[in-house]
Amino acid sequence: MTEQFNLRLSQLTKDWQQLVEKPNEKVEPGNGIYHRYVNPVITAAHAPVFWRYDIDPETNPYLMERFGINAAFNAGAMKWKGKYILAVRTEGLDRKSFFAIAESPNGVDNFKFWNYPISLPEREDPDTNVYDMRLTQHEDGWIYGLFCTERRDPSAPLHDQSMAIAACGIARTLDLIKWERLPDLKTSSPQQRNVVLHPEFVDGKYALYTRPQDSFINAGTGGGIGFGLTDSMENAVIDEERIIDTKQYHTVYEAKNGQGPAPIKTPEGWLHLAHGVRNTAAGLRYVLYMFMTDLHDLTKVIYKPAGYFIAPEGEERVGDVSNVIFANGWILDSDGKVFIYYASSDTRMHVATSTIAQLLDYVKNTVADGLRSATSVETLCGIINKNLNK
Ligand code: M1P
Repeated sequence: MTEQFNLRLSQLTKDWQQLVEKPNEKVEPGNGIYHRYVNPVITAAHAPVFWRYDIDPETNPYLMERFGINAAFNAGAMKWKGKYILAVRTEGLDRKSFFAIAESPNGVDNFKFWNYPISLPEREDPDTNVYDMRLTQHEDGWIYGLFCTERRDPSAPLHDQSMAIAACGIARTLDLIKWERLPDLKTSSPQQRNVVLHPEFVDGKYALYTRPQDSFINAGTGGGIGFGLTDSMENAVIDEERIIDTKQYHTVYEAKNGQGPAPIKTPEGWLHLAHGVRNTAAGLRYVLYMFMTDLHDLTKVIYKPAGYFIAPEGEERVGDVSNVIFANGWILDSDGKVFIYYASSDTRMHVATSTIAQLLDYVKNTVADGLRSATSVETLCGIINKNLNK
């Protein structure tokens, strides 16, 4: 038995090591806007062997998996002490998500989880599930993690075990290890998801991107990316929420949308990455899109290219919730390189790399959605004419 145990352990360890240390490569030629990479950067199989197994032949003679990981996705991101950090939504076989930090020396491969997941303090009304943390290094000195906290709807009848309420949970840290839990955000919306903290004060207040929604899945009357201010994060309350980027008929954000990570400041405005959702006969389809807001008026959208920025491709299309691309983390390096961390189909994490110069060119020079087939043809003919009549 011990020989078998040792054999299995060495195989598991070898497989894990080979997976996490596998070099990643760009997929050429890319689309000129960004490069995808050949391998996902984090998967469920990146979870260390010592998380999943009790490595003791006395108590686990078959070396059985005792805590399986189902998925690793929707990660917040930041650069921290020279390392590329992801706060990964890690989901066990029991469907409960938690946050675990993974770090890489170069942002595209060799991501390794820290030994322990984040022990997030609970509030008096405990979270049933927490997910999708957006990390913001705020100018007040704290690193904030805003995430969705989900609890069963207290008004749900006994026969309905799926009615839930989503709210914005708030925690902050100085070292990514010890987290202080703050009260959940209060807004007038019955539900909130995809809430993101802006990194700078606005008129001396904290600024938040929100996504009011009527019910757990449907944005309903509350659709769109909202914006609001709060005096403090210790007791965050938004009295006035203004929709700055709305749902729109026959676009990739027809059913709902949501802010991705905190926007990146550029000399020409704030660059935003967001997800848009539309309904299809095959179910909801989630893609990423970009837009830019005015440097001084964060509620004013100044550029918005038509259509999607990243949509599911190949293996990305399939997973626990297929046909989904979702992003809540990106990192800007001092040389202008941008690492876009996106999840596919609620299952695994990928990276795409670009630069601020490319992303600025993309948002400024890609024609906006004319909202009709005829305007799309007009745009296309403009490009063709220019190319053929050189
Ligand atoms: O399953 C797709 C995504 O659905 C939700 O996003 P949204 O609130 O915009 O509908 C979230 O649960 C997200 O985690 C998930 O990836």
